[in-house]
Amino acid sequence: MLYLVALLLHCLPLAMGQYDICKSWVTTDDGPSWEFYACQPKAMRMKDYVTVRVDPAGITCGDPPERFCTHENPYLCSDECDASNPDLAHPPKLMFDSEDEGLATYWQSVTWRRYPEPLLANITLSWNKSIELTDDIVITFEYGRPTIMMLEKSLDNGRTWHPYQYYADDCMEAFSMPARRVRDLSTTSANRVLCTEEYSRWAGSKKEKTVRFEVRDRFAIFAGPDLKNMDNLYTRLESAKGLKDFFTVTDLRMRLLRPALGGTYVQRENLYKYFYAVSNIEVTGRCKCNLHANLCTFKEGSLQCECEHNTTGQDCGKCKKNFRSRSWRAGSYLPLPNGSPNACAAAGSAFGNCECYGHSNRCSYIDFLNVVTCVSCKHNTRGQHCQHCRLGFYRNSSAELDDENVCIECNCNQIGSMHDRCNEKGYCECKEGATGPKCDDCLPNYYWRQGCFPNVCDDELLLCQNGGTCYQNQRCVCPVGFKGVLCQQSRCEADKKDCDGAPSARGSLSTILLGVLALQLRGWVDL
Ligand SMILES: *[C@@H]1O[C@H](CO)[C@@H](O)[C@H](O)[C@H]1NC(C)=O
Ligand SMILES: *[C@@H]1O[C@H](CO)[C@@H](O)[C@H](O)[C@H]1NC(C)=O
Ligand SMILES: *[C@@H]1O[C@H](CO)[C@@H](O)[C@H](O)[C@H]1NC(C)=O
Ligand SMILES: *[C@@H]1O[C@H](CO)[C@@H](O)[C@H](O)[C@H]1NC(C)=O
Ligand SMILES: [Ca+2]
Repeated sequence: MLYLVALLLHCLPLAMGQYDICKSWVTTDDGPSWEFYACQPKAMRMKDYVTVRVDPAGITCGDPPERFCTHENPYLCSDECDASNPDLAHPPKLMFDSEDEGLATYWQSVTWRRYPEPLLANITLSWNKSIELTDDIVITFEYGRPTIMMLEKSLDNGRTWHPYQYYADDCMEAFSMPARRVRDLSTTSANRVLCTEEYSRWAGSKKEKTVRFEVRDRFAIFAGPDLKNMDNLYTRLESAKGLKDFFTVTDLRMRLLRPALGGTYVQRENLYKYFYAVSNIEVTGRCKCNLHANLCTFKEGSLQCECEHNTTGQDCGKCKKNFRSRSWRAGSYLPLPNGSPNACAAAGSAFGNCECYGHSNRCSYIDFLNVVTCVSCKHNTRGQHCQHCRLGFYRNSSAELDDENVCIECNCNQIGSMHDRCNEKGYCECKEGATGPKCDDCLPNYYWRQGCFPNVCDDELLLCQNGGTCYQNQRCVCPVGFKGVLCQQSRCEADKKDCDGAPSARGSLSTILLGVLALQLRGWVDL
């Protein structure tokens, strides 16, 4: 019987029994206790939780009302789009309603009246939550699929965007990319962004309506056709760099770049048959909860993981307060079949009472001191509980002790400071004459030259005398006939041989001028 259940579960890989519980109450030799497993929420229809935005403004048809026709009926242009009439309006929300009852409902763009200016539209879907795709994205177009479009994704709530897939009837012409098929990708290229021609060629607007982003075909590269070998996929998701992220999105954007043309060139005399119409966008995925939750609920307008394993946050991306004796880790699909919970541990649960504020995963017992201490504190911390900052770092007063940014580098100026250490405000200890938090400035009356040195001269108190000029506070440039630090000394007084019989300070200027004149004259004579 059990075998049969296991077999059944194996046949329904995406409905699944794997990783669907986070813990169970088990009885062991030591008595009953909780056992914890890696767990993830069920896949859901994500269109039920999406926010949509269509750009540019005015791209939705019906304001003002407009006629349109179809490729199948190009001369019967009696269909009308009118935003003010609920029966004839085609607002964006019709891409996400339920299509159960007969007629398709769809969003529709204006027609290509402005040809040859391109008809461009962006449809942006946002969840404000990271989502892991578990099945194909399927976009259904009425009246023909675009001949050129692009799918983009964001992983950071729309701050940055990356191409996800290109679609064109001629990839080379539209994007200068060779056409590829997902089915031809290999294990090493499973997360390649490619251009496909499979969903853009004209095949009649009724016959082929969907454009896909093939998640299943990419999974099948590892899990085999029918996705029977999910274990292999899970193993790869853990080990292949970037693979998990490839299937993770917070937002998707369809960039519609050229509408269906009906298999021929644009006919300028009838532009009423060119437009976009999307009746459904199916996105199947699960909340990304880092394998720490098996439930994801819609609360206050956003999806939220119901975190277990003493984790918290929208994606269970950190440890709960008081459960930070080791740093947070995502759960792992490995080892199969139950994975590792990598749960956050309460302070005091590992060894006696050794809290490491999430900066270390290990404690060790030091015999001769009889203490338990954290080992290899990270994030520039140190101490028995990683509660201090390493030398050369200071405590970030706006960060909690378990914050990765708790220690900030002192960054003391190497020349201006006594050493690398600083006080609790980040101030370094300066050498004589240096100042500023990092000792990279000089006090007044000091000048910087590989350190701070007292001014030799300046324009206030240490004036150069006898017409000397102060050079960068470092020395006086003295006129001929004077010397000394401040040019205060006449050469004549110092050495009688230098005198030309004009020793008085009053005559000094004329002496210099005469001297200069004499030099110049000599120059002339020499020439
Ligand atoms: C569509 O989005 C892209 C960025 O992803 C932007 O460059 C482009 O201008 C947008 N087009 C329209 C028509 O809003
Ligand atoms: C996104 O989700 C977060 C966390 O649930 C919430 O605080 C924030 O208000 C949401 N933002 C928007 C724009 O809905
Ligand atoms: C989380 O903490 C609670 C105590 O609040 C404890 O009972 C439970 O076992 C912990 N779970 C894990 C996975 O460590
Ligand atoms: C101090 O910590 C806060 C909170 O984590 C962080 O935002 C900030 O960047 C940190 N400051 C510095 C200088 O690292
Ligand atoms: Ca619809």
